[in-house]
Amino acid sequence: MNNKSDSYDEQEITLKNPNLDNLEVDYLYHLGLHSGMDLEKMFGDTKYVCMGGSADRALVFANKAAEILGIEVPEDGFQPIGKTERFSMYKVGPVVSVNHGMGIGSIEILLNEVAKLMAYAKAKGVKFFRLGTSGGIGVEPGTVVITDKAYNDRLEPYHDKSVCGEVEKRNTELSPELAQAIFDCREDISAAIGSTVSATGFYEPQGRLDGAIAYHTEEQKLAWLRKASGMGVKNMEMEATEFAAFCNELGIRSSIICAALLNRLDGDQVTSTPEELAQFADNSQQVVLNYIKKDLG
Ligand code: R2B
Ligand code: URA
Repeated sequence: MNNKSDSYDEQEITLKNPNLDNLEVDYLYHLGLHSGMDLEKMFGDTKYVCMGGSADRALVFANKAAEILGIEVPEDGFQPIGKTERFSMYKVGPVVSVNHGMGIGSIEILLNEVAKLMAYAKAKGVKFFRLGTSGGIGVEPGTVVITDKAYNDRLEPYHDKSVCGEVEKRNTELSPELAQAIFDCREDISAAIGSTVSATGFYEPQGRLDGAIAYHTEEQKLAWLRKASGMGVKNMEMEATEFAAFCNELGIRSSIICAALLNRLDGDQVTSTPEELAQFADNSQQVVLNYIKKDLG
């Protein structure tokens, strides 16, 4: 797939909601944009939507993308597009860099609005990447984990999507070809392809014993983490199931690339220095930008 043009490169995102046809103007409320704007001019050439949790990291990524892709930084620096109350979005040539906040609830909003944005902009062949942080399971801090499949925190390989009280199981498997192509761009960065558990929180749902509430034991935590590890899970975070299921539903090629901040088999607290944490985040950004540069030819 890499470097070779296929029919995906010519495809726009097809939204799966007939109700949208009845809207005269669609307000992308959390982005501060709407379909009455010239979105085609603003975003029509987008090829990659890169999202991570933090707004600060979205700007760091924008600058790094400019450096690696040889795109000039505006004199006053990259400015966010739309509003920044919830999400901060930057555009650097074919790359959109935007943060999605923390957790499934937050990324669900960003995914819906950014997918509609790309559809209204008639952007073709857009790939979505989540570049994030995670707790490693049996991998060293700093390792970049590229997700092959996302599990929920009951260790089930699907995403429960609840609509009007009915629960649908949605597919959370990600493209193995794209995962491999990104892995092949790791250079000397420690990386692995593996499965990812997406938990509904950071503390109890990730089995942590350092939250304000913990009624479980170290033995229970380790048994659960080891069970996950035995299933091929290499990291845990808070958005993968929603991201994977959403992209699969709309046929968007996508990948999740997360740096491990710690090895959860060794503990719960994130004790790395700010410099180390910045380096870990940089690892995942570097791998993805290596891939984008190669993919653009
Ligand atoms: C990883 O890191 C965040 C929690 O610290 C969360 O958004 C995630 O998935
Ligand atoms: N993000 C998570 O969700 N979990 C971790 O352990 C580290 C980062």
